[in-house]
Amino acid sequence: AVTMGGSVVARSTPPVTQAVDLTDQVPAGATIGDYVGEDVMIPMRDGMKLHVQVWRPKTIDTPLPILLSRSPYGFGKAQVTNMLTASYKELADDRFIFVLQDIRGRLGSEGTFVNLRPSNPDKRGVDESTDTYDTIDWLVKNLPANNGKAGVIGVSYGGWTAAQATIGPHPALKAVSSQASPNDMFIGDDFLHNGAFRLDYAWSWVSALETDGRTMKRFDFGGEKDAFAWYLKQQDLATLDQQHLGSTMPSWQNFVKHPSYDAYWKAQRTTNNMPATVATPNLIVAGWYDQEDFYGPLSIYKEQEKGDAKGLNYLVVGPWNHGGWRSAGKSYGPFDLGDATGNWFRKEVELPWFRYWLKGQGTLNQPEALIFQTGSNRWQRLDSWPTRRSTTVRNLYLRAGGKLSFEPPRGGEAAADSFVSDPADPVPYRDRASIKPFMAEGSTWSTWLADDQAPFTRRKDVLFWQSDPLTQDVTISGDVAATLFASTTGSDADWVVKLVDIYPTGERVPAELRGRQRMIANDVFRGRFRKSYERPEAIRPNAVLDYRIDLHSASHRFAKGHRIGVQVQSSWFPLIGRNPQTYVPNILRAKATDFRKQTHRIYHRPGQASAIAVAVVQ
Ligand code: PG9
Repeated sequence: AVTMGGSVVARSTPPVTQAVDLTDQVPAGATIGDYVGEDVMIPMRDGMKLHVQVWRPKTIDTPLPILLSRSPYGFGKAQVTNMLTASYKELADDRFIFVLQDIRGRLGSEGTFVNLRPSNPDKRGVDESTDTYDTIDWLVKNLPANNGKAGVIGVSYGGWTAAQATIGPHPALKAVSSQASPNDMFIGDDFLHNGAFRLDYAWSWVSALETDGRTMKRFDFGGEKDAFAWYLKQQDLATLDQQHLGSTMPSWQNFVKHPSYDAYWKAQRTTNNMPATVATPNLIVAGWYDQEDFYGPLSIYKEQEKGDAKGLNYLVVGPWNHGGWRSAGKSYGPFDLGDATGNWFRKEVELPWFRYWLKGQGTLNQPEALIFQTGSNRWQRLDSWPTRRSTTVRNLYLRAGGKLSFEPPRGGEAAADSFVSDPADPVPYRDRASIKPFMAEGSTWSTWLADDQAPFTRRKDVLFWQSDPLTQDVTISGDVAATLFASTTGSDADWVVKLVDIYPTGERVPAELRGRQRMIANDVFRGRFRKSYERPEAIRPNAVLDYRIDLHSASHRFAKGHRIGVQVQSSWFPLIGRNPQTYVPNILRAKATDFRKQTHRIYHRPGQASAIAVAVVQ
C-alpha cells in the first residue's frame, strides 16, 4: 500500500474541486458496495512505478474487462464512492474491473509530472502513451480474473489521457472514450482561445496543480473574493508565479515564453500526435456548454474522421457543461433539458459501447454523430457532423440601428457602429457579483455559460444587434462563424462575438427566462493573429480589416416569437486577460503604460458587411 500525507483537491465534475485526504485514498481491502479496492504500484519501462487503485467486484465468476482511467487530480475515497455508486454506476453495475491511475509525477506515482506531456514520436523515452501501454500490459498479465481486454475512459485531462492511449496502442486496448479532451491549448481549449489568454483559468489551474506533485492547492487570493478586482490589480503577469507563489511554475513560464503558436503548442496538439489512421474505437463526448474544452472534442472528431475508413470514430454532443454527463443532466442553469440526459447517455450509449467492445455483448447501435438539439431538447442520430442533411449556410447580417437580419445591408444606411474600449474598465464576463476565481469555494464557474447575457447590452462598450421576433422557428445545425469588418484606433484589439437566443418577455414565459439572452455560440479572437497564429502583426490603426472568428458549431432551435441576437465587445474579463490595444511583442509582459483606451468600429456596409454565418435547417 502507498502512504502519503497532505491533502489534494480531487477532480469531480462538476463542480471542480473537492478536498480529499490522500491517506484516506484507498484503504487496502476497502469496500464500496459490491466492489473491493486495492493499491498497486505498476513498473514502467524506465523503472518508475505508477500508482493505481484497482476496484473489482468481490466475486468474479466470468473474467471481466479492465476499464482504466488516468488522471493528475487523484481519486479520493469520496470521489471513488461517487464513481461506483453514481457517476459510473451503470458501468459499475454491469461489472468491470476499474483501474484508477495517478499519472507520472502526481500523487502516489513516481517520476516527474509534465503538464500535457508531449508525445514522444520514436517511443524511446516515456510519455502518457507508453505509460498507458505499460500499465495495460502489466494489468492483463497480472490481474486475476481479467478477460484480456482493456478500455480507457476519462473526462477532460482524463479524456486527453484516453486519447493518448490510442497512440501506439497496446493490443489488449479494445476501445476508448475520450470525453471533453482538450485538443489545442493555444487555439481553443483551457489556456488560450485564438491566441487570447484565459487568465483566470490558466492562473487558478496552474497555481493549484504545479505548486507540488502531491497536492492540489487552491490559490489563496489573500481574502480577495472579487476575482475581477484581484486580476485588474496585477501589473506584471509574467512573474505572477514568482510574486505570489515564491517560485516559477513550469506551465506559467511556458505561457510567457510562447506568446505565439510555435513548436511548443504544436507539439501538444492532441491530433498532431494521434494516429492518422484510426485503429482504436473512440466514443468522443462533448457538451454544448462546456466552459473548458469544447473546441477539443469537436476538432479531435473532425480531424480523426479523415483517417477513419473503418468507422471507429464516433461523436456525441449533449446539452452539458464540462463533464455534465456524469450527473443527471436534467437541466442546465435555468434551462430545462426535458429529460435526465446524463443518465440516459450513460445507460443507453456509454454502457453499450464498452459492453460491445470489451465484453462482446450486445450490438453497437451507435450513429456516427449523436447530437442534442438545444431549444427543442431532441437527440438526433446523424450520419455526419456537421450534418450533410438539408442545411443552407446563411448570413445573419449586423445592420444599422442594431438590426440583425438575413438581408444584407443596403447603401445609404449608417456604415458602422463604434465603441470605446477602455482597458481600465473591461467588460466583465459575468455579473460582477458572481465573478469568483473559477476554483473558489462556492464558485458557479461550471454554469457561467448559462448566465443571462442581456445585462451586458446596457454597457456602452458592448454592441448589440437583434432580429425581429421570429415568425416561425429557425433551426441551425452545423458550423457557426463570424466575419467582422472592423477597425481600431490602436494597434491591437480583441474581438469577442456572442450569438444569443432572446426569449420573449410575455407573461407565459417563466419569470426566470423572460427577456433572457441565452448563449448559443461564442468566442474571442486576438487581432494580432489575423494573418497567422505563428507570426502576429500589429494592426494598422484605422484600417478596416476582416476578421474571421470561428464560433465552432451549434444545433439549436430558435423558437417562434424569440429573437436572434449578436453581441460584439472587446474585453471579457478576467476570463480573458486584457489586450493593451497597443501592439507589444508579448502581452504577458505589457507594462501599465501600454494599456490605452481606443475606439473600435464594426462596419456593416455593402462590401464590408459584418455577419455571422449559420447553417439553417430547411
Ligand atoms: N479542463 C481541465 C484541463 C484539462 C487539461 C489540461 C488542463 C486543464 C480539466 O478539467 O481537467
